[in-house]
Amino acid sequence: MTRTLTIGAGQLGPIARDEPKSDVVERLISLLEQAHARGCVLVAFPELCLTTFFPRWYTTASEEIDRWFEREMPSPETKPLFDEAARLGIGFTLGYGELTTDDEGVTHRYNTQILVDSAGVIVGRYRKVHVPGHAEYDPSRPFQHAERHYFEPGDRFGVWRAFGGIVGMATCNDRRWPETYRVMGLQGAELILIGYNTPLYYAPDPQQNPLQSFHNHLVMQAGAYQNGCYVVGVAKGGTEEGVESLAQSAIIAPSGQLIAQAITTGDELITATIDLDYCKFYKETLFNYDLYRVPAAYRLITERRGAGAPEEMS
Ligand code: CDT
Repeated sequence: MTRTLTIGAGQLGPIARDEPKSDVVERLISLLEQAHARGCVLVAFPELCLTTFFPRWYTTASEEIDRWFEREMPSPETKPLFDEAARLGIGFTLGYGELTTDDEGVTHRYNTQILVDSAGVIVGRYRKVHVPGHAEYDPSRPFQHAERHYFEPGDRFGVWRAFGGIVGMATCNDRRWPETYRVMGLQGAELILIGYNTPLYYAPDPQQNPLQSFHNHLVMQAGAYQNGCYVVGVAKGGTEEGVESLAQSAIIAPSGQLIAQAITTGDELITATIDLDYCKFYKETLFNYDLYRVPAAYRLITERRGAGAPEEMS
């Protein structure tokens, strides 16, 4: 089986608060059809890509909140996307708000991304681990980032055997944390697909605003290089309900180099033909984990959450 595949990142421009999900699905299908015409076998779509980025508003009105979430997938609105993808024989990832009830009848909400194979079957589901922002209404901000009000965190990073390789997923803020890539790298990840919504204005420290684009590529390029894998970062960008978000979706090689990058802030497909076997040049040399990693020296990574006092060194 060939390990060369053409993949795409289907960047989205803004989604209005009152835009029906069925309209968004039409936009996703258009990107999917462009991807098929360019020979893609897989397209990554952004985080929470069926709705506006609703965590910018704080509400406790459950009817309103529930409209932003999906109880089932495919849902009636997203079924046409699954059907068209299966007809074209093309896989995709999709980020959405997941509402689920556990065996004890307790409701949970997650910021979820799924991996769908070329037959339209869901083969992987990932729930965002690093949930940023705040849980309470914050009157000091020009707009909210209330992800911690709407979502509980997922508890693991998974990878799946799919598309002839080992594919992992992460969501937005996850991309800034080195552990995200390393935990997937330790499971052999060759391709990591990441959707994001990143407002350019960062209320806790606005001096970071002009660095958003730099930090976005910095972390994903480092994650790709340090773990010898391809990384796809795909944005919902542009000015959405008055808030400007980063675009600059990118496909990154295990060398850390950018292979493709979006040039607009709207709906745009970028593609690249990648060879998964190229990962081994990094996985089997400089980042040969078996040979060079020293887990005993990394004990604090799992023992501590925040930084603590220096340990005694003899
Ligand atoms: N969606 C998401 O995780 N966005 C964050 C914004 C910064 S934290 C408020 C990000 O890491 O891009």
